[in-house]
Parts: sequence; structure tokens; C-alpha cells
Amino acid sequence: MTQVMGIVNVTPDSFSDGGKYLDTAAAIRHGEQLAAQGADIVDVGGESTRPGAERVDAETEANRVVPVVRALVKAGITVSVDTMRASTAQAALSAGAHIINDVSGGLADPEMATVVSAHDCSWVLMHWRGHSATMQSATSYRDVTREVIAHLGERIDAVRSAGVRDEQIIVDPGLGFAKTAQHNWVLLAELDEFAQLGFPLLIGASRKSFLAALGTDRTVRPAPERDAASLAVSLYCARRDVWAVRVHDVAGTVDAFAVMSNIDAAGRLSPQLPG
Ligand code: PMM
Repeated sequence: MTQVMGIVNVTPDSFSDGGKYLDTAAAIRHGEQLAAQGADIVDVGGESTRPGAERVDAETEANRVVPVVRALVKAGITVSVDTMRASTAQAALSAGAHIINDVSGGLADPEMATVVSAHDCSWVLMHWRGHSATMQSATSYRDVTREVIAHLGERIDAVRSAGVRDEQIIVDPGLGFAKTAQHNWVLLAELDEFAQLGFPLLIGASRKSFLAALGTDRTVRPAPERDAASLAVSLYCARRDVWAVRVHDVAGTVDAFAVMSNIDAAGRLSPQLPG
């Protein structure tokens, strides 16, 4: 079954929950709550990657992330760290983090491959075309799925040559990162194509703006009101054997996945209907 990765943004400015968990204690409580709700992984980030966001300095990022990682690891939780900085990754791995979730796919910091290859951790390589301040000016594709897969293939080759092992690699098409809404829909429709890369697939659609105005009146809903649409994407991903979905609403996602597995299990148990 697809794993549920719950989101803890220790930032003042993330698009959906910015400022809510900037305080270390509040972030730890939120991470523990997500784990109690059934998250398989808790993803801790100290730098917003929303379109237009400015970068934070390395020290601020590490100060936000590391105490939260340490406390969640101590509580027995599988922790991933949303960072594109090798120094933050190194500090988080020393605090016990299990996964580095790098939205730049190793492009933002050339030292990241060295840090990852020296640890027994996973590394999410996401498709990326530049920092948040500029990415929405790089949304031109002829064939978005083919280009994203080719780019991820190049990143995989590059990190392998830098000593990263196959069992460490997870890939992610990066919905919303240098993509229009239509690109996101196409990538989802063609998700099965990513199997050719041969690595587990992570999808992050939760509360993103392509899910904001689906109603008949096309009203743009605020981020927390996009959970039903996000859940629909998660269920679709589960049916397409995606390895994990990165979501804000863990409780709802865990419930929906339980419904699906119960139906699947009951179908396997029930006698075949006479034809
Ligand atoms: N999206 C965001 C942040 N980190 N990481 C991965 N691997 N994939 C994503 O799609 C992704 C990510 C932006 O969302 P947020 O501001 O709610 O964290």
C-alpha cells in the first residue's frame, strides 16, 4: 500500500500552513500528532519552496529543522527532511533523519551527493528547474512527461556516479514546480510512464493551487479547503502503485486508504459470483 508522508513545515511562509509550526515545540507536537494519525513518514522542512519564496540562510534552516528531527526520531518516527542544502542534510542525518527530501534533485547543492552517499538514508530526487523565486518563469515544455522523465534519468545517472546507491533513490515529478496546472494534470494522467525509471515514486499534490478552483463556480479556495481534492489525487496514486504521497491531511488519507484496502481484502475473500 502507498505510504503516507505527513508534512511539518517549520516556516513562517509556506503556502498552506506557514507560521503555524514555526515554534519548535509546536512543530514536534504536530509531527507526533501526524504519526499518531497513521503517517508512515513525517517530512520536516525549514525553508518554504512555494513559488516566489526567498531563501533562508543555512543556520536559520538548520535551527528550525534539527531539534524537530531529533525529537521525532527519538519518538520512533521515520523522519524525512525537506532540504536542498547539504549542511542541513548532514546535521539532520546526524540527528537521526532517515530520508533527505531534496526538491532540487541534488542540483542546488553539489555537496548533497557526498553527504547522502556517506549515510544509510534515502534521497528523494525531485524534478526541478530552479529556485522558487524564478521557477514559474520556466514552465515551457513540448512533452512534459517525457522531459521530466529524461531529466530525472539524468539526475539518477549523476548521483550514481557520485557514489549514491540505487536503494537510496526515490523520484518525484515535482507537481507545481515550474509546472502549470495543465502540466500537473498531464503528469498525473501519465504517471505509469515513471515506472520506466525503476525507482519508487513520491507524489506531492496536497493543497497545491491546481486543486484550488475545481467547483462549478471556480472560486479559488484557501489551502486548507483543498483536502478533498488532494485526497482524490492520493487515492488515484494508490491505485497506480505510487510509493508514497506527501500530504497535509494525514488522518483523512489514512482513512481513505483503509477503506480501499478493506474493499480489496473483502473482494479477495468473497466467493466468485456465478457467471
Ligand atoms: N512540494 C512542496 C514541498 N516539498 N517535496 C517533494 N518531494 N515533492 C513535492 O511535491 C513537494 C515537496 C511544496 O508544498 P508545501 O509548501 O506544502 O510543503
